[in-house]
Amino acid sequence: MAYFCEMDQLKQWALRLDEAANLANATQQLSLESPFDLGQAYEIQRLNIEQRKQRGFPLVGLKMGFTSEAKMKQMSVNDLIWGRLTQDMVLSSGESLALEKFIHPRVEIEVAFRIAKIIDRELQPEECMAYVDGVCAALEVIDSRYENFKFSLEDVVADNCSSAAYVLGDWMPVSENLNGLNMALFADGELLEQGTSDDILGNPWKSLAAATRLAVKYKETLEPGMVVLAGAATAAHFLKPGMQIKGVVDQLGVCGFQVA
Ligand code: OOG
Ligand code: MG
Repeated sequence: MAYFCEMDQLKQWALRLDEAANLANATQQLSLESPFDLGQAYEIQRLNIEQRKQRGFPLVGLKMGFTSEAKMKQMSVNDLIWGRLTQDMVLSSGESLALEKFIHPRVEIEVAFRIAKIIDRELQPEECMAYVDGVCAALEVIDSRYENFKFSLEDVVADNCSSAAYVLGDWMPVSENLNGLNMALFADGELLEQGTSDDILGNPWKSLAAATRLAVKYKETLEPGMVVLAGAATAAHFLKPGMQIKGVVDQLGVCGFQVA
């Protein structure tokens, strides 16, 4: 692609994904139209999120994706990805999720970190604790903007890693040892999925360290108050009207929401 055509094309794709999200109307996978590389995929994501920022919703954090075997297997993608969280994705505790705003939303159980100090360099996992002042159970709602929830690695990155909404539990004090914590996802009191915090790259701190590496690479700064979602420990589940969703992580508390 010549430079000018490339920029136009990437912007056009970014606008298309933003519109698909806004109208809750699935679109065809971009990669089926014309191949593009991972660098271009992250540029589409940046331009896509720029639209949200222009509507007045600032960046509030980052999310990691495909940090567990269960997720990679479910979606047939085998590489770490990261996306951006904006203010309009926050679902406050007690607020219900309006299903009609989404295409085919799924929910997954995660661990979230709250950043305490600016991070503008890659941190090692053991350094991360000094930069965090809260950790909690979280639920992420993902909603691929692609038909049938199908995508290539590049497609899903361009689509901001399917980010749609997230709910946090109450922040808990930070503990150095986040290993071996049971993580469970319930709908209407029934256990849907169970895993452990070790399923997230062996240790959720490693996911935060990876987020610092990727943030530096793609020129994003993690600032105090921002949230990092470490990625789901288990497969994700489709949401249905009226569902009462609950996530529980040993020692890190509970979180939940009602599907309207
Ligand atoms: C992509 C997002 C992956 C996670 O926690 O692994 C993700 C998807 O599954 O559609 O958020
Ligand atoms: Mg996730």
